[in-house]
Amino acid sequence: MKIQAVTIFPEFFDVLDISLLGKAQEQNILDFSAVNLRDYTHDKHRTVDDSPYGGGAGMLMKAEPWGEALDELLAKDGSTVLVVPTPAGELFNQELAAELATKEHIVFACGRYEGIDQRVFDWAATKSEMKMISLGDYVLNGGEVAALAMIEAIARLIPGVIGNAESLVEESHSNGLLEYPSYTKPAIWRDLEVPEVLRSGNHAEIAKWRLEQAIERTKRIRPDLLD
Ligand code: 6GU
Repeated sequence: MKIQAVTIFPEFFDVLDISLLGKAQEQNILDFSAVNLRDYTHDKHRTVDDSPYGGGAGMLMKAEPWGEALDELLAKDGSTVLVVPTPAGELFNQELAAELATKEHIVFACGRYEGIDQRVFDWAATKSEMKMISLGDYVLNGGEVAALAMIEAIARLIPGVIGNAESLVEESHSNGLLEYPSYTKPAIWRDLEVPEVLRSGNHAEIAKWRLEQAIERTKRIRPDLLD
């Protein structure tokens, strides 16, 4: 899978070189690159922002550099998915991560300031599949940190990125429930004991206990998931 992130802060994405995603890049399972939006400006100051029509606080990102960058990055056959991280988007979740993990090419458009001129999206939506996606109901300073979270959630679902594919099956949200609690040695730590059933060796009882725990935890912490 090829992923590109257009940004005025390419160095945000340096962390993708470490750990599992770093390994996935070395193995050519994942081809990631950060693209500097300022490379698509033509003035001495490499300007990417301007004041909004109609007034209001802050600055907006100008359409022209975004247009030139996307002209170059979006595949002409329409096969690219353009993802715009924004608190005004649809909510990101495991299902959306799994859908995006099947795509060949994703471009993340990371805005800063108060956002990007709307015409960039109106135009891009005629050239590519486009998704505006939010991580949740809070505001970040720009799309970069949100894009990083989405890239990690998506890329770890690509076959071969996670060594033990079974670990994807039991984790939180893969079955609509939060994950059950887990324990490792020692059996007693600071007077706290690992539940007896997990040490029993009875796999049917263990599976039953884990499901009960997952349901109880989901009811308590995220009842909305059970609706
Ligand atoms: Cl995707 N972007 C920004 N800037 N803020 C957010 C967000 C995204 N999701 C939640 N807050």
